[in-house]
Amino acid sequence: MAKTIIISNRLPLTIQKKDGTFSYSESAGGLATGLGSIYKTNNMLWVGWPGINLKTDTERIALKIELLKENLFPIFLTDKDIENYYVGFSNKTIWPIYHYFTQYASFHHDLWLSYKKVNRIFCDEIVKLYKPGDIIWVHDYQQLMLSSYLRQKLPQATIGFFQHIPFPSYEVFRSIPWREEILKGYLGADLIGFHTYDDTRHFFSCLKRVLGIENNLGKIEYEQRTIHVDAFPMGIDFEKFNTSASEQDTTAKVLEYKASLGDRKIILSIDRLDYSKGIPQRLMAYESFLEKYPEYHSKIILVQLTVPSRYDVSHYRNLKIEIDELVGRINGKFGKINWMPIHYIFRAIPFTHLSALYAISDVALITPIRDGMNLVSKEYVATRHLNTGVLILSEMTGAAKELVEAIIVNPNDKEALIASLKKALSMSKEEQKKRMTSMRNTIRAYNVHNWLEIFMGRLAYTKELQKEKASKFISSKNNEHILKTYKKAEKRLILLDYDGTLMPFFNNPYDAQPDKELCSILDLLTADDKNQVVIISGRDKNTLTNFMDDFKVDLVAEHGIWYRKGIAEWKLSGQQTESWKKEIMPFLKMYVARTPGTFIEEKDYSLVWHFRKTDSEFGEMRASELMANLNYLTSQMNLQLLEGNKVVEIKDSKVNKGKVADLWLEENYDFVVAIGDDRTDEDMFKILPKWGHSIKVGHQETSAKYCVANYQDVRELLLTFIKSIE
Ligand code: GDG
Repeated sequence: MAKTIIISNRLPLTIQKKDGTFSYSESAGGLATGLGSIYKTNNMLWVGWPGINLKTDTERIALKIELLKENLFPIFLTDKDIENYYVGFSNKTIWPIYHYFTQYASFHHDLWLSYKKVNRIFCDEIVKLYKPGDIIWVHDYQQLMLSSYLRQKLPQATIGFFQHIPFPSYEVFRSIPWREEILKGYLGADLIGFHTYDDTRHFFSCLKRVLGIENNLGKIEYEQRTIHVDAFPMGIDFEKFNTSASEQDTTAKVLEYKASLGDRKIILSIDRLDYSKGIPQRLMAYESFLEKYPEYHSKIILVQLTVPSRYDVSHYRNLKIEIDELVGRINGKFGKINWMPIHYIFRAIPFTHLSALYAISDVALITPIRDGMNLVSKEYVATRHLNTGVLILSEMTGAAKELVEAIIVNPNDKEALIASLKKALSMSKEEQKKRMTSMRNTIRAYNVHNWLEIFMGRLAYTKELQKEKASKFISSKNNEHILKTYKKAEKRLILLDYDGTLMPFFNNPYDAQPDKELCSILDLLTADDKNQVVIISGRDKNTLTNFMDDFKVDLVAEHGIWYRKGIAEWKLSGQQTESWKKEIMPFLKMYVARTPGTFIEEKDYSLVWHFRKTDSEFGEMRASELMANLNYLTSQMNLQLLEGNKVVEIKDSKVNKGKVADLWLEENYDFVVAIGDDRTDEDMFKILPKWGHSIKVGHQETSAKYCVANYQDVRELLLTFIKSIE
């Protein structure tokens, strides 16, 4: 039976060895608790580092056997690997950069090499565990290269990737020296998931700016695979928290806590020890609140539960010292014999204690400076089954996008934090119930089971889409049906676009003279008297003549405005006018002046604005603006606006590649093929007879029957035509 292999840095258990036997406890942390509810009940195997270094093979095998009973598979790493890959690259480079703490980031090539080495170790183990039909699900920032390593070894595998932390904006991401490689690491997956739309937006922007990869409504075409990228806001196990508050163990703990904390309002904060969680800022705001509102002295207690984390990174140790000092200072300043304003716990506590804390707290104060999602806020809401309680939530958390009825605050705004505490402590029960009911409905509906189902559904859909597309792809090895008709034919028409189809794109379009290989292909193709080759291009007729004069080909220039059969003179397709140019030209000049790196190409009866040499996002924004500006104007003038590959072109709307292709199709051909990469080539594809062969270069949506990946594949294909006759 096919299984799902979950991969994360750590297994969701903390393992200890005492007197030769192993004992386990559940790990704290978002990924462990989030997925903890699902991996046991489904056919899943969770692969990760067990968090313990065992020296002998006997010990390792013993632990492996134990863990396999729990659907867990350990990957053993050396202390040095952990130091460099996890403590080092993951937590000193990726974590601070991805959370916008650039001042804490360090960049060391050795750590990067170690990170890749460990991702490879994971890859090798997973390849051994993998069986066809299995689903591989990679998690989080410690395994950013793993999907691409797996893809190299298991080209057909179904691979999902989910990132639990934010994806930063391009301006921050670009500071990583290995940014290209890291981005390509993600692209081994079929589905890439983030918590929020903002994360996906930043990811797309980086793909475009760093790798030049475009997305189309969340779809990316990369190495002949369609990849989906989307936001999947992670939920929690709602029922587990909802029912926990009424369970006996929890209620007993609630009574115990109430007895020791007294009849006071409880404010609760729970975080892993992390600078991204905004703990000092929160404590300072609480201090100011107590200064501003002395009437609350003795009436409220802040319970700050901080779970130790990443103690081997110096910033975390310093943070601990800072928190200890702040708690000491505030308790020293305001505390009395019978009241301490902060109740500080620095350790992980069992689940029942945690739910008891959620249950007794009147306010949850959750104020990270940056947080991918934040599950604590959701757990608080799920535990509040009586619909009372107030959630104060930082707008910098992914959860704030869903929990809109919380009091949303900017965690850097101390005054706002103070005001939010005041508002929460004075909120009426009716208001609390209204807000809490609504938040609970959201958390109940978008729970972790639902999250899993949606992610897996989308992954399956992506795979289906890939199969559908793959069936359209042909190559030099898989085109027998076309070759058969080619060989049989007596009179063949071969319609070929030029840029992007026979030649790659160049920054300077005039650099695209045919190279040696293309010259030889065209010579061989046209040496066969049965072949009529037509180069059907958007280029101006002079450039096209210059590029193609040595070949026995017919030519079409300016998307069909000009055509030339054999060595005859160039002819115009119908009546053309260029008087409109003087009205359009000033617009284009204005866009050139405002957009450095762009330029205008003037053809006889069309104008083109090129933006290939400018920043890709900037160029596209300007192109949309230009299109919007020209849209109205051109419709009054029988002109057509074409958005091509990094160009905006304006030409007569009556002419297109399809209409001009008709001039050849009227003759009696018994083999027709049309190959092109551009949107303008679709007109040509649509006009072919049913039995003709239309071939799109690239992965974009098309009406063509077949696809090839790039211009090199086009050349290979043409060579197979030639060879089939020899
Ligand atoms: C990462 C992202 C994203 C805490 N103390 C104890 C304890 N916990 C549990 C909580 C909660 C989890 O740890 C913390 O999850 P968060 O989501 O709040 O934060 P991170 O650990 O930073 O998680 C985060 C998450 O991944 C999921 O994608 O939301 O943005 O940073 O579940 O209950 N559990 C126990 N004892 C404790 O003392 N048993």
